[in-house]
Amino acid sequence: MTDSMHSAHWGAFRARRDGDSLTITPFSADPDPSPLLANLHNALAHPARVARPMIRRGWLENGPGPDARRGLDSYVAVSWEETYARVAEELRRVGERYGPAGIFGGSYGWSSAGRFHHAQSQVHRFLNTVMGGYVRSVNSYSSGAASVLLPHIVGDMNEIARRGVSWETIASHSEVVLAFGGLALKNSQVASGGLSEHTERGFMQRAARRGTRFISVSPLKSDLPDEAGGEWLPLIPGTDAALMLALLHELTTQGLTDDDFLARYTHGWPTLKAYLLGEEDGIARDADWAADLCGLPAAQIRALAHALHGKRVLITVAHALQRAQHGEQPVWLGLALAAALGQPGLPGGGFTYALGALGHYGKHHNLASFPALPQGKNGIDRFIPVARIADMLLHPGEKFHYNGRHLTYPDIRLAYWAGGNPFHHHQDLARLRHAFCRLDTLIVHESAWTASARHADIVLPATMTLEREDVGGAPTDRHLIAMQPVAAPYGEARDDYQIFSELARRLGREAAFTEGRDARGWLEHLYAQLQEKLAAHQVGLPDFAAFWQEGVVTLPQLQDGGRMMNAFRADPTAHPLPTPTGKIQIASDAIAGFGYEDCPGHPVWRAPREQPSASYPFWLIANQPATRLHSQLDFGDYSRSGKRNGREVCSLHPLDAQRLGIADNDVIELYNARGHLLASAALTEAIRPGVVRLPTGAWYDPV
Ligand SMILES: Nc1nc2c(c(=O)[nH]1)N[C@H]1C(S)=C(S)[C@@H](COP(=O)(O)OP(=O)(O)OC[C@H]3O[C@@H](n4cnc5c(=O)[nH]c(N)nc54)[C@H](O)[C@@H]3O)O[C@H]1N2
Ligand SMILES: Nc1nc2c(c(=O)[nH]1)N[C@H]1C(S)=C(S)[C@@H](COP(=O)(O)OP(=O)(O)OC[C@H]3O[C@@H](n4cnc5c(=O)[nH]c(N)nc54)[C@H](O)[C@@H]3O)O[C@H]1N2
Ligand SMILES: [Mo]
Repeated sequence: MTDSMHSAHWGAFRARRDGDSLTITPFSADPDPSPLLANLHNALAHPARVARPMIRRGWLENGPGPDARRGLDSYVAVSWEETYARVAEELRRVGERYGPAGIFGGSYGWSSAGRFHHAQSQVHRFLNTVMGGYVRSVNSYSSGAASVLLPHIVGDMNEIARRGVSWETIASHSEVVLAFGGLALKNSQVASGGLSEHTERGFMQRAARRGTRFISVSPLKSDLPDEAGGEWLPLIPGTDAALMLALLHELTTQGLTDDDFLARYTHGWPTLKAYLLGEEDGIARDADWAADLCGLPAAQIRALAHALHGKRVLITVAHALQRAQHGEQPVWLGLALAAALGQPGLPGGGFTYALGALGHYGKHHNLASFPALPQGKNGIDRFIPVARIADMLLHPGEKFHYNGRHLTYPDIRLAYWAGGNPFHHHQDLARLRHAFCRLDTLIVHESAWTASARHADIVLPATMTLEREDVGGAPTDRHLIAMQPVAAPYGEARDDYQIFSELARRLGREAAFTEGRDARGWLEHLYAQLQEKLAAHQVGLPDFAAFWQEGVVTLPQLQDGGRMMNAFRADPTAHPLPTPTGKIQIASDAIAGFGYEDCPGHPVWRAPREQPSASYPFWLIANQPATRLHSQLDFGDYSRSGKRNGREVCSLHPLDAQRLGIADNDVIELYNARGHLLASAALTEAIRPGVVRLPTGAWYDPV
């Protein structure tokens, strides 16, 4: 029997293993543990696990090269020795022939909570120290547009999200919280590295009891928890920018803007005002104009504008809004709206990005956090924005634009993936499949037979965190967790670190990769660095052995939520924002200078290119799943419990269902020009008619 402390991205827990049975008990200090913990119950020995190294038959027989059979081919089990030899040989071939510019090590993905075995860090360190570098990816699928936009207009995303307006000040001060995309508790139950205390429900409850008015603008009612006791404005997806412009128009024409704030703290308001009023093109962006676009009554839009005036208002814009065409616009306009109301820098007021999207946001930071595994130095400086992977593979040598720069797609021969699932996270999966077929070789480390593993040439079975020791921690989580092993590795699975160490040895670079440490050696080394950082602040930490014995240590925290904007408001000369003008940029010369038609120098309304049509009449919301993290453990107990007859559930409005002759529980086909899938229909009034919702994360399985 084992009894271990452990952690996942969705919470810390104790795990007791007795024979084949695994009992999970949430961390005692967690006020609102996540039901996602139940996905671990049946995970260890599930038949979806990868038991041994496998090589795709076509690759084994014909060697590396483009191959349309990826995803259709069968696999041959091979020994670890042969696998290491073949991977090392292929890496040597590609390295010698193409150099690091022929290798894509983007390897985007969440992998697991442990910070040392974090697979993406492992693969990056391996490619840097052993292969001399790799083509990398920048930004994320979470916030690809916002994280590039925000530094131009207000500052680093971390300052406006993780260190944005804190939940404490919301609970004590906000009078109105206007959430574009809502504040769903399903989302804030996870945070990368771990989340030992789930506090969002409690904070919303406290705020609501005090009288905070929560308003969720979203096609789905469930995006605002009952605890918030709020209101639901069911707009048409992709139209938030139009609604925000109309709110600004109403405030402006009714004399309800805070002109002192706008003059002192912002740059470019006259430019946006001229656009709102239609001075350039004769189109007034007023409530009547927006009503048809957003599908909300003009009177309701006007009433909302008046409800914001004179109140302590917090505006937040979910990641989801910017993960769409013209996604920069609602983020920029959310900030402009908060500024027009004069709210930034007031307690519980202003603009905060993506509040509630992750358990990190609206939190405070640790005085010092557990150090990341050092990545080594990348010998080349070539990158793509992360979501351009298919474009890169399909269009080598072509030029593209990124944040005002002109770059060229590299010619990638080999991709190495560990800790992510591109067939989960990418958009057009049939196109991605086609793109992966262009590679010479795709190598994947996986603990389960995900679609990414099933498109790989070489699949190396990786352990799950439950099978190894690690340290779980996030910069916004005051508990550092000793992740103690719960079970022996499944089948022949090995730790990513062990796999990379063996490969490094065969490529003559073992010392550079391992620095002579085994996994425990690294944990002690990284922990000692944390001790040193804290000692500089006169804070002592128990020694490693005591930490390991105890299973958890509590770290001191700062009270830094909202610090950038608070300091700026208090003294804009002493604490300017890190923007070109030192102020909130309601207009930006830098962005105007890029000459992008779809993102000019001030925020605008642009209709999404794809609109419902006679052939494809619905909007699809493919949001984050309530029952799992992305595609991870889709075979887990809790994820399965959310399905019907093994199929993911698609929600639609009864009016739409009636028109199509669909009954609750029917198996339905969802399709467009890109592909199709089957799902189980669930009828609900909690969705805007004309919108259907299928959460992401069920596995791609076209065969
Ligand atoms: N339709 C739609 N698509 C989306 C989104 C959406 O909202 N809708 N959201 C996007 C967003 S925001 C994100 S962040 C991405 C997430 O995309 P990903 O992060 O790629 O998704 P995960 O399912 O978390 O993939 C992690 C993989 O790592 C594996 N893994 C876990 N631990 C280990 C380990 O120790 N070693 C190894 N080698 N592997 C391990 C897991 O088995 C899993 O397959 O998805 C994006 N895609
Ligand atoms: N349980 C669980 N939680 C998660 C994750 C998970 O996989 N599972 N993933 C985590 C990750 S990596 C990230 S980045 C965050 C992502 O955070 P988000 O991207 O914000 O999450 P979503 O659930 O996709 O979207 C939030 C809500 O926005 C609404 N929405 C969609 N389109 C529009 C629109 O055009 N306008 C408006 N007003 N609303 C819209 C949808 O109804 C949706 O439920 O979630 C995190 N939280
Ligand atoms: Mo994300």
